[in-house]
Amino acid sequence: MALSKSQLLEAYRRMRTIREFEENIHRENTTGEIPGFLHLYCGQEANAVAVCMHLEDTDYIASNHRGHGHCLAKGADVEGMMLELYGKADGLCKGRGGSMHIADVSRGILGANGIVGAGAPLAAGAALTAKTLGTGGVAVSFQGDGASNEGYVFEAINMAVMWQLPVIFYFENNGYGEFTGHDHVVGSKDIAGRAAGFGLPAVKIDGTDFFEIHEASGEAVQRARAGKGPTVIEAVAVRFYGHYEGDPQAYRSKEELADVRQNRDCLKILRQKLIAGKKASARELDAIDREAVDLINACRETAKSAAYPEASTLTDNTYVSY
Ligand SMILES: Cc1ncc(C[n+]2csc(CCOP(=O)(O)OP(=O)(O)O)c2C)c(N)n1
Ligand SMILES: [Mg+2]
Repeated sequence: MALSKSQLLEAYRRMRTIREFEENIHRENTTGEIPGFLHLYCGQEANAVAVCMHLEDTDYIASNHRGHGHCLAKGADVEGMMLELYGKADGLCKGRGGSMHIADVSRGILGANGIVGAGAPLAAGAALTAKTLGTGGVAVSFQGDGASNEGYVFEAINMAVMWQLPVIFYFENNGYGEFTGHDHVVGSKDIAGRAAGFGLPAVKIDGTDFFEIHEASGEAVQRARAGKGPTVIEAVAVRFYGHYEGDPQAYRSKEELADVRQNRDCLKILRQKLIAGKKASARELDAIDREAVDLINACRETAKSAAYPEASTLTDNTYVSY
């Protein structure tokens, strides 16, 4: 699928913005100003960005606990995201959601989600709505290799096949579920191969290669929009940081951590490919890098100085009332 120069630069900008957002959160977390658990997406940015480039606001995504990148790639406001992580009143969910429950339904973001694998049935449900109403919309669930072992993920895939739902189950296999290597817990060690048994196209791709992700997810979205049903994609990706912020990663060697940064950094790989293919110059990309740094610095300062919700509003926007 051919991409114009402006689309490529926009993809790089989004990936770079997510990276900067995450690196900032990593540094700032030590100040104690960000409440709750944080699971960083650093290293996996190509996945969220390349997939979401195929989606409109009227399409849906369901994310997981490692959700900052998915939400930003789907168009969540960057400042609103930062404010939300700091628990501030002007955050995207008025400070009630925080890192693990960020949502913006106006952009089709059904939310980050702390229940591993729960995005798959949510996305199947959104796809059923789209099919029933004939909106032409599609839904994507982003989940990890760990989620591939959850029973309700199997149920969602099976139902999507039976009802030919316009949904993509996108597994980011970053090699670990919490502190356990996926080889120790995924029976067949092959998420796509196992999923194919449900009777749908299931492909395994390199989750560090923006172009491969863009191609595979583009085909899946096209198929879904054309009424040809669901797809599973397993993207082999890398996680730069620990499972959560504060995880000392005693189960990973220094060599592995150095290797993923050095040789499997999706942002570095995209940058090299853009320059080698004469799609962009180093100067153009450097300028985008600087803009991302400025944007995130500004968002951080705004978030730090913003007001918390008033105590009297504690239960507002928290419970549904009928
Ligand atoms: C249903 C459920 N089981 C267990 C947990 C605890 N838990 C939180 S994250 C996680 C690992 C998820 O691994 P994976 O799906 O590979 O995602 P990753 O963290 O690697 O992005 C587990 C077991 C949970 N939150 N929900
Ligand atoms: Mg994982």
